[in-house]
Amino acid sequence: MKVATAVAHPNIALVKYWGKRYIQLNLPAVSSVSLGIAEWSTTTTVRWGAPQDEVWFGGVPAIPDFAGRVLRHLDRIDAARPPCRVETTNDFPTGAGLASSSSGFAALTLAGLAAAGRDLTQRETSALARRGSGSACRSIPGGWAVWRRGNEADGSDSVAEPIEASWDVRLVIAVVDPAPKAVGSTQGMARSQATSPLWRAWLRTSEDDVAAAMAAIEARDLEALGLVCEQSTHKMFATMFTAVPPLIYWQPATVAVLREVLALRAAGISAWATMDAGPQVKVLCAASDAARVAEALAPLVSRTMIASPGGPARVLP
Ligand code: 2P0
Repeated sequence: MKVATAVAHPNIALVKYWGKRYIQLNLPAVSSVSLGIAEWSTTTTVRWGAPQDEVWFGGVPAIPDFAGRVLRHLDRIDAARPPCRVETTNDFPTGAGLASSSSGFAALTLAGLAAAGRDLTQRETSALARRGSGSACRSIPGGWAVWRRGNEADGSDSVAEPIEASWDVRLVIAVVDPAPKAVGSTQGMARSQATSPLWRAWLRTSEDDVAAAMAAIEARDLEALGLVCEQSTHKMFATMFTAVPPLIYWQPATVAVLREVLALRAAGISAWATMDAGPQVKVLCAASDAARVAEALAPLVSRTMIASPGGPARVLP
């Protein structure tokens, strides 16, 4: 096949990935655990063999930085590839700490492989997606996933695997500001790693957080998962606040949402916050509490959305 279209869902880390152990292969400093979002997706079409390289994003030509990143990723599929045409769209805000690179590079990897006629295992596909953007490897299995940092120099064991769990929780997404962030994740994590005095504590505790999250998922213990999820976020931000110069992704409404989450918990409602490299807050909660959480957060932010667990990335027939 010379043309293929793939769809992938973004994922939100419950135990965070922040930092790299080997930047050339995009190998992470820590393992992470995530949940896919069913309601949002990236759809990407790759034409393998076109008059020239072309990348379209949301119906218009992509900016050169983004186009270059996309085309370099296709080079990883085949270094001697023909010129390609890529069209990609997101049905949610891009570059705003809503995990658009996770679904974007997962969909691009699957569509590119299918268009090139290459058939890889899910693990191999996940490793390839990781090269485009770390979090993308977790959108290949989708759903509940664990990305092990791995030990091999070639990165072959640094892949995401599905966690077999049909557990119907919700993430209430509170969008504080959908504008693209000023400092991208790759740059932000490099700064934390190079300058934060808390970096070693982050590294020292993250594998225990992954183990605790995996045990909580297996036991369907939402409180245990929520507590480790929230603390992983706060530890990650501690390395950002203490970087030089500091990384401050939070806005006033971010703090208001985090305080409201604590108030909801004090009132007996299941709600634990997680955040990414941006001002938005995602709140892990039971399906039965999601409407109540969304209602409490709505006056504080520009938009709320209730997200449910998404499935794996897939090639469209
Ligand atoms: C995560 N984030 O685990 C963490 C938490 C943001 C904060 O993965 O450099 O776009 O392309 O591998 O995957 C966002 O970073 O970074 C991210 P690169 P990526 O979801």
